[in-house]
Amino acid sequence: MPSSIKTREVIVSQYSDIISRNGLGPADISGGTIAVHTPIDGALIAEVHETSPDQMVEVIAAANEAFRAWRTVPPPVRGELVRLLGEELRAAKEALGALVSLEAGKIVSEGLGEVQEMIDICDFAVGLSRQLYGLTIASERPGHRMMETWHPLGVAGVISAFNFPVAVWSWNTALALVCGDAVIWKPSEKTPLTALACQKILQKAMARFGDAPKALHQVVIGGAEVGEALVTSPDVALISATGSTRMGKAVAPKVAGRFGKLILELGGNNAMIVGPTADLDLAVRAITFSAIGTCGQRCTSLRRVIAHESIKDELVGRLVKAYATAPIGNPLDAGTLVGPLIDQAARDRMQNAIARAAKSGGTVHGGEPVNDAVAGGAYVRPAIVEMPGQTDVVREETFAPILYVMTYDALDEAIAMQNDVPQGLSSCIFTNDVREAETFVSALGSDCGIANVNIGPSGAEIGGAFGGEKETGGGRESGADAWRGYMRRQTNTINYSRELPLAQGVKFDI
Ligand code: UN1
Repeated sequence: MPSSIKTREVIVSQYSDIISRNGLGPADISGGTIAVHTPIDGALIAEVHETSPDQMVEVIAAANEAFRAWRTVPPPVRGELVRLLGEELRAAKEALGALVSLEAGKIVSEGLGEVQEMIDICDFAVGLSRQLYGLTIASERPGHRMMETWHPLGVAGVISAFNFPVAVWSWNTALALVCGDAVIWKPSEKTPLTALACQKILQKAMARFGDAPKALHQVVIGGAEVGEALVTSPDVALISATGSTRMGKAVAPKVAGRFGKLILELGGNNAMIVGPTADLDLAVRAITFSAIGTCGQRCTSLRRVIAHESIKDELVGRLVKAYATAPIGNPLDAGTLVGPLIDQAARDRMQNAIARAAKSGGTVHGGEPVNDAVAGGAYVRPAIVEMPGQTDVVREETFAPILYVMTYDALDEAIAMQNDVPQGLSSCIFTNDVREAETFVSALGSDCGIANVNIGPSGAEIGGAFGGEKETGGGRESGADAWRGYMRRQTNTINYSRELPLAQGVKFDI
């Protein structure tokens, strides 16, 4: 752990402007035990305070108290708070986007895009606050009416990952707030500053709103113990966790064991099938954005191309050329397209995966460390690896810009290959053949939560439910009817007759 003198020196250096523009002061960024390093050059940018086990008890109790008050606020009024949050996010967009770049290493445009995604989900949630629709249901009994009502659920524990440090929070929080829940957010220990900044932005919205309970939203910071306190507490009604499948496997049994609700958004191993009729210009652009954008660190990043034999050589040739022109370097510099990996460990895992792929017959283009990009950062040249088949390493998610390319002959075979991985998040096909496109999105096609035609697997809009099947965890966040995960469903039968007929024709006369 560097000395506090060094900490201060580094903090007041080139990044202090980005940090202070987000309203983060010395109390937020110094004196704590969790060291935060920017992936840009590895500099120490903060030492934040960890939440203690005792504090966790208080936080959970306060959140439940806030929930009990918030659930009585009419949903459209709750929507007003989220509308104000959207306004504050618009005002903070540039500063927060830059902090995302600083803390997660995203290029400027992607940092801003992430904040835009937050604004979009706020707009969505505001509309939703007037649309938490239940059903009316036909009753088989005369003089009876049935309906379904949705009620606030309780405290939502949001666990998020470093790669979308703020958007994933907003998907959960904007919906949870209009649904009447209180939120406790545990961000990745790698990206606590963006979380503290969001807390300040939400507090501004709460101050303008007026009488929202103070503990409606709280940030807790720390590692496994902090997560454990949330996951095991019977007073946290919902855990919405985004991260690796390994994390999900640890969390899920604990939440299930106490019958808590769970939304899991875990690993992806997203593929693109490129058919013989595909528009290769479009495919090459889609592949480069989704495979090397965010340095391959989206859960939706493209990791596998399954190319028809007839176009594979041309496609790989064009990709190798396109990759060679992608500027790698400081994500804050205009023109950079590939920023750093989150840390050296991620770079080691990438190198290890490439070595395994080569050993099992892969032909590797690129993939090497780029040591002179910015000293201290884990920069890499994105890799394309032509594989003889879908070997073990291809079936794993390596969170780095490695694109495995395989070939196929018949569409059935390509779809089988696309589905033959443990993960089921996102997928796509490039084709101009309507039969192929429709087959891919049919019940016989992709087994993923997201299946696209002629666009890549990443960069989803907030309007659709986001999540996937199999080891991706089955949860859905963001748009469509994902809000139901943040509420409890109640079925009501109301008898307005003077009789008491029993369902199913049962007689029970006393
Ligand atoms: C993630 O990587 O956890 O579809 C979320 C996308 C983004 C969200 C990614 N809208 O790539």
